[in-house]
Amino acid sequence: MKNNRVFIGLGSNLGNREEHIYNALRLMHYLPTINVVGTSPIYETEPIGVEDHPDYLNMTAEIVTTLQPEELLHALQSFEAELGRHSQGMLEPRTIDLDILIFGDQVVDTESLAIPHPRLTERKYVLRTLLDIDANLRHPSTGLTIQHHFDDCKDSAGYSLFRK
Ligand code: PH2
Ligand code: MG
Ligand code: MG
Repeated sequence: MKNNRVFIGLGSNLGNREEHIYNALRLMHYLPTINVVGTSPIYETEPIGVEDHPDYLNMTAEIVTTLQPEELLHALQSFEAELGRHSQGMLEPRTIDLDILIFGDQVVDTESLAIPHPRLTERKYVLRTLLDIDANLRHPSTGLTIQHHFDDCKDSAGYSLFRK
């Protein structure tokens, strides 16, 4: 079965944020169909798209998986539920949010799933974490380097290194 190289965005802005991130990594690693092969540092980031919400901790994990995009989505949703995520709203504070950022060179656009993540190029901290893992990575839809998108990104929301 084909192994795909996938980048997962992890975010938490409720409760013990760092613990939620490590617990999510552990859950991914336990699954025989997912191997976590790399992680970015953790950044503390200003919430984007909402006001008066707690700051996020964000990190990106590189995994290899035999799962297909929809199967991976369902696995990530079950991890979110297991880690106590109750809010479904996109902009509600959450214990953990697990997003598929990039899935190999695949482009998916269905009702349930958009890959690459549609807001990937608008968020400086996301691009930063991808560059931390692979400075030569390319965006599968635009064909441009992530470095190019990072240099081009107008996002002025603050982010700072939280844990290397
Ligand atoms: N996730 C969102 C909305 N805004 N802002 C930051 N800094 N980090 C996030 O993970 C994030 C966000 C929706 O998923
Ligand atoms: Mg998200
Ligand atoms: Mg999400």
